[in-house]
Amino acid sequence: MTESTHYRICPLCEACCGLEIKLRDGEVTSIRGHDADVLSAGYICPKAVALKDLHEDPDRIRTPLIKRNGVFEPSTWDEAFAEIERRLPPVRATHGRNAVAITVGNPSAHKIGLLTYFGKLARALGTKNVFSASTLDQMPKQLASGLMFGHWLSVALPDISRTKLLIVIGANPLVSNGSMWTVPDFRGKAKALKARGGKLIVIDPRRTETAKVADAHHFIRPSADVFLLAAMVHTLFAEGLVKLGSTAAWVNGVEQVRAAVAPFTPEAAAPRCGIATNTIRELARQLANTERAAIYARIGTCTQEYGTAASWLVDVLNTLTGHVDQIGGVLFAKSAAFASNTTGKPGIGKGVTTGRHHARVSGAPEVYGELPITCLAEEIETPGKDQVRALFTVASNPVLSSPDGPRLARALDTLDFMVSMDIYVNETTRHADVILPGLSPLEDLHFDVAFPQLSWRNHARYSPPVLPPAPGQPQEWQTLLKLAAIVQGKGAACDAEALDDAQFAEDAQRLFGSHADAVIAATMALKGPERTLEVALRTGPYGDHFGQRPEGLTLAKVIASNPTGGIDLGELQPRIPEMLRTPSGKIELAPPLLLQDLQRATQDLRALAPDLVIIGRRDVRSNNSWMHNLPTLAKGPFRCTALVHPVDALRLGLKDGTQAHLRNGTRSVQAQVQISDEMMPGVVSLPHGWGHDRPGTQLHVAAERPGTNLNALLNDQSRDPVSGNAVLGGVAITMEAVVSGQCE
Ligand SMILES: Nc1nc2c(c(=O)[nH]1)N[C@H]1C(S)=C(S)[C@@H](COP(=O)(O)OP(=O)(O)OC[C@H]3O[C@@H](n4cnc5c(=O)[nH]c(N)nc54)[C@H](O)[C@@H]3O)O[C@H]1N2
Ligand SMILES: Nc1nc2c(c(=O)[nH]1)N[C@H]1C(S)=C(S)[C@@H](COP(=O)(O)OP(=O)(O)OC[C@H]3O[C@@H](n4cnc5c(=O)[nH]c(N)nc54)[C@H](O)[C@@H]3O)O[C@H]1N2
Ligand code: SF4
Ligand SMILES: [Mo]
Repeated sequence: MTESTHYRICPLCEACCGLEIKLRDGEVTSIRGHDADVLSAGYICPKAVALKDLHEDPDRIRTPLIKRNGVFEPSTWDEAFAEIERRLPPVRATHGRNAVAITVGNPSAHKIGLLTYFGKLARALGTKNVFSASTLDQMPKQLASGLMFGHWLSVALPDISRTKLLIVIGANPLVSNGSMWTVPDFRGKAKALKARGGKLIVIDPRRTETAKVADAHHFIRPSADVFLLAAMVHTLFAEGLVKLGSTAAWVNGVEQVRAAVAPFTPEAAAPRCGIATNTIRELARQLANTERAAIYARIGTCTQEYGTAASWLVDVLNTLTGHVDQIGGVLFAKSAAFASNTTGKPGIGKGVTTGRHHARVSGAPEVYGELPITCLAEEIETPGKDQVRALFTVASNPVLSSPDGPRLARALDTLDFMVSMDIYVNETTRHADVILPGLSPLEDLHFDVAFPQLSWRNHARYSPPVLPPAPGQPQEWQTLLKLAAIVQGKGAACDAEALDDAQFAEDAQRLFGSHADAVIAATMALKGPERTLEVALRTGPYGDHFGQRPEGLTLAKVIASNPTGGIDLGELQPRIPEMLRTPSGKIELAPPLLLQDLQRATQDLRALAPDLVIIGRRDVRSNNSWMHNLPTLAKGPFRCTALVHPVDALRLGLKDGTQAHLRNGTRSVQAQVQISDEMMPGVVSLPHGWGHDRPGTQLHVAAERPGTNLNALLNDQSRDPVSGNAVLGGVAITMEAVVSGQCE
C-alpha cells in the first residue's frame, strides 16, 4: 500500500484555494484545505471535495470521440486529428478564415495550458469570430478598468484586511468566493472587518448570504445601478465631499465627471433605482468620510444594459473619495508573472481601443479582440460572406450559459463542422463532430496566470500534477498546438512541439536580443506553458532576471515552496503612478466612451419599473453549467428554484413547491416556485447553468434533476452596447402557475 500527500491549488473558482490531497494506491482518500497555504490558509468550500468525483466520473471523456452517423464513437488521438485535418481546411479554403469561429469558456481561466496556448489556435485561425465567456460576465469591468487604468487586468481590489468600510454591490462573495477579486474565506475576512469595528454594506435585489452577515442591506431595482452610482457621485460634488488625496496629481477628468452626473440628482435617481434619496446621500457620505473605505461591484452590475458605465462609476467613486491606491481602500496587485502592468515602461502605455472591427450581422464592436458571444447564433444563421460554418469550442458550454441557448443549439446543428475541447458530452458538445478531452485537474499541473493579478494578497504558487495522466493522453496545450498546426496546413502528423520550440527561440531573439541564447539555454529542460512560466517569473517584478538578481524568483523556487503553501509576497501596496498604462500616464476618470454612454442613461432616467423582472443566483454547491454531474454536489435540496417574494406569489397565485411558467415574449420555461422574502418585491431569481434534459448528452447524474435553463428565457439581442456584454438580469417576465396536466 502506498500513501502520499499532495498540495494543489483548486481550479474550480476564482478563490484559488490551496488543497491538501491524500492518495492511497493512486486513489483519492481525502481532500482538505492546506493550512499552510499563503493565500487561503486552509479555507475550502464543498466544491473542492468534488474534485474526487470529477476525477472518477464515468461520464468524463477520456478518449477523443468522433461522431459517425450521428453517434459518438471513441477514437485514437491520431484518428481524431486526421478527421479534423480532413474536414476543417476545406471549410477555410472555400469560405475564408472568418468562416471558422472559436469560443473559449470559463474553465480556461483556471488552466495555464489553455490560457497560454489558446491564443496560438485563435491566431492560426486568423478569424474575427472569437468569442468567450467574458461577454457573459466581466467584460464591462475589464473595459472600464482598461479605459481608466490602461489594462484590463489592472483592477482596483478592496484592501479587505485593512479597510473600515466595504460596500458590496451586485456581488455575493460569501457564495461565489469573490470574482475579479481572489479572496478565499470572504466570511472570515468580513468577520475580522467587523471585529475591528468596520462595516459591511450590501446593495442587492436579494437579501443574499453576504447581505445576511452585513451591517446593512439595501434592495436595488435590477439594472438600475448606474443611476444609484451616478447619484452617489452627484452627492460627492453637491456636498463638497470630493477629495482626491495623494493620487490628485495622477487624475484626469474630474470636471468632466462633475458635468456628466449633473442630471443624476438623488431625487431623479431614487425612483429609478428603488433606493431612497437619503440612503443614496448617506452611502456617498459614508464612503467619503470613512478614512479607509472601498466600494466593490461584480457580476450583478456588469450583466446589464449599463454594465460598463456602472463598473466605471464604482471606481470613479473610489477615486473621488481618495480611496484609490490607498491602504484600506482599493489597491492593485503586483503579480509575480504575466502582469502587463509590471512590464514595459512604468507609468505609461498604449491604453485601450475598441471597435477595431465589428460583428458582421449586428455591427457590435470588437472589445479586446472579441465579439459578443451573443452574436454567435446569428453569425451562424445569416447567409453571406464570412458566415460562420465551422466552430471550435474550448471549455465552453454556451447552449446553457449564453442567452437564447435553444436558438444557438439549432444553429450549431447547421454547421459544416464543429470541434469541442471538453471533458463531457453536454448540451453544447453533443453538437460537435469531434470532441477532444482535457486531463482531469488531478493529472494537470497548475499555476494561476490571471488570478494573482486580482488577489487580495501578493503571492506565487505552483502545483505539480497529483496523478500521472493516462498514457498517450496529451495535455491541452499540446492539443491546441496540434490544432494550430493543422489549421496552418502543417499536417496532423507534424511535430507540433518542435514547431513550438522554434517559435519560442524566435520570440526569445525578439524579446531578449543578445541574451536570447542564455534564456533558451536556461529553459531547455522545460516545454510549453512551464517554459513560458519560467520566463515570466524570472523576468517579472520579483524575478531573478536570469541570474542578475540571484535572490529573485525562479520556477524552481516556486515549485519548491509547494509543500509549505507557496511564496507570500506580502500585502498589496500603493502602485500609482508606476502601474498605470494609459497614454496620459494618469487615471482617466472621464473616458469619452463612458461619458457618452452616461448620456444614454440620462435618456433612460425616468423609465418605469416592469411589474416583474428576473435575475440570476449562484449556489455554493454549484458552478456555472458543468458541476451538476458530481454526486457530492448534486445531492441535497433541489437548487434550481425560482425565488418569488410572498407578495408577488399572492398576486400571481403561485404556491411554494409548485411549477410555474416564466415567459419573456415568445420564450418560456417552467420552474419550481420557492416563496422567499429574501427577494425584493417585483424580482424573481433563478440560477443559471441548469437544463440538463437535452437529448444526446451524457451526464447521467445531472439528468436525474435537470433543472431549468434560465438562458432559454433570455434574449440574445440584449447587450451593453459599449462592452458587448449580455444582459442577464433585470429582464421583464411574466409568471403564472402551471395548471396540473398542462405541458409547455
Ligand atoms: N443567465 C446567466 N447566464 C450566465 C451567468 C449568469 O450569471 N446568468 N453567468 C455567466 C458567467 S459569469 C460565466 S463565466 C459563464 C460560464 O459559461 P461557460 O464559459 O460556458 O462555462 P461553464 O458553464 O462553466 O462550462 C464549462 C465547459 O467547460 C468544460 N470543462 C470543464 N473543465 C474542463 C477542462 O478541464 N478542460 C476542458 N477542455 N473543458 C472543461 C465543461 O464540461 C463545460 O462544457 O456563464 C455565464 N452565463
Ligand atoms: N458557488 C459558485 N461560485 C461561483 C460561481 C458559481 O456558479 N457558483 N461562478 C463563478 C463565476 S464564473 C463568477 S463570474 C463569479 C461571480 O461572482 P459574483 O459576482 O459574486 O456573483 P453572484 O453570486 O451571481 O452575485 C451577483 C449578485 O448580484 C445580484 N444582482 C443581480 N442583478 C443585479 C443588479 O441589477 N444590480 C445589483 N446591484 N445586483 C444584482 C444578485 O442577486 C447576486 O447576489 O462567481 C464565481 N463563483
Ligand atoms: S472556494 Fe471552493 S471551489 Fe473555489 S477555489 Fe476554494 S475550494 Fe475551490
Ligand atoms: Mo464568470
